[in-house]
Amino acid sequence: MVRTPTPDDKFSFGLWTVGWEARDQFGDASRPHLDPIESVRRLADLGAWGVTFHDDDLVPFGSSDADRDRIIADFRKVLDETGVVCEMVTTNTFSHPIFKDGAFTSNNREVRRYGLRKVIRNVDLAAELGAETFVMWGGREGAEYDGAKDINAALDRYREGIDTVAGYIKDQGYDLRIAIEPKPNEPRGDILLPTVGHALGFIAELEHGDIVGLNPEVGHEQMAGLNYTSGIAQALWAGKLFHIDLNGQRSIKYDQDLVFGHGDLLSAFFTVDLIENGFVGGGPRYDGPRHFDYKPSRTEDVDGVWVSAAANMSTYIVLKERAAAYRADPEVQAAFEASRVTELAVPTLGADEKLSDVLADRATFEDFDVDAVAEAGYAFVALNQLAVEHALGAR
Ligand code: ASC
Ligand code: MN
Ligand code: MN
Ligand code: MN
Repeated sequence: MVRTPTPDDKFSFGLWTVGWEARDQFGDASRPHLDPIESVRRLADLGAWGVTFHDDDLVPFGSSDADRDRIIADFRKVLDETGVVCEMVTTNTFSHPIFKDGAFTSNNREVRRYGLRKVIRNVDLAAELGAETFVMWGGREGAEYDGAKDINAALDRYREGIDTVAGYIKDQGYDLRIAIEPKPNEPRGDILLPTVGHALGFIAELEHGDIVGLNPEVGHEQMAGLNYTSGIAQALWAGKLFHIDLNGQRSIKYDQDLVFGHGDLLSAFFTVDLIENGFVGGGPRYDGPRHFDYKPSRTEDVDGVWVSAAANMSTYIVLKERAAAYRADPEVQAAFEASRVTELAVPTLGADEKLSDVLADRATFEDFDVDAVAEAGYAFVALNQLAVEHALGAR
């Protein structure tokens, strides 16, 4: 790899990423089980700063309390030894068949109550380990058939579930925020809260929405044909970008979870540009973890797992360097002016101006030379070519 990270880069990985045994819809595992303790050590050696996990990644489903305590104690020990931070915890409410119709939105009320218990138990663990974010990816919250789910009731139950967990977090005084992760489909035919926009609309309906935000994943937005960078931009604008899942996806198809940058590379460049450099006209910034949620391809052997983990970080650092050069280039700054990108930060009405002033201003309408202004181009292609050339390292 051309770049080696340090903990200052704030890179983190899910245990389920490097630990994926590559079992898929059509084939058995192609790699052996990886001990989570070993994963933490290897990630630390590679320069990662943090680690995240689903409860079941660390503590196998159905473990006894004694086994659970022992496993968690060993995990804490390796965190202390390596200095790796457990920044986020999430709950697996999708693998076990009990959750085949969802957890918080299962038609079966007993399943919903069981799901709530599993999540709350894990919220306690997240707080104990000092995690700042609690991700909720409701992978099984959905349906294959429109008649199988009463969406009104499902959203009521989803809201009830998340508000109950958020209320618990507040009651306990935990320094923890919930981040909902949207995904359009897979494993369900249709998943509730399919995109960043749907989730933002949902959060606005919550009682405890102040501690609920988003964890958008690159591939999940791209599976819906959406622009990840503009999605996280709107989440930032709304003050709801609590966490991110970086990976790669090549167009609208199954969830590929490729290495970051191995999907739409130019989109990855603009994602890094936004995260590292912020909006051109200023505004809210993201300073949370740079978290990778990818899967080492099934064709990789054990060595390939670590090559792929390092690849995520190396690519991110290279893109960060390219994005810094792009922003610092006087030609790019001139192009922002020429394209009026910077002018968009100027309010449409003047500071003390009222609508009545605009209505009385003949220059805005009656005397406005529509044809002349309509004729002028915005030179966006020239601006984008500068971005491409910077991304390619040609400038
Ligand atoms: C998560 C998360 C996902 C899924 C997936 C599980 O918690 O962020 O995208 O679970 O990685 O395989
Ligand atoms: Mn994914
Ligand atoms: Mn994810
Ligand atoms: Mn995923």
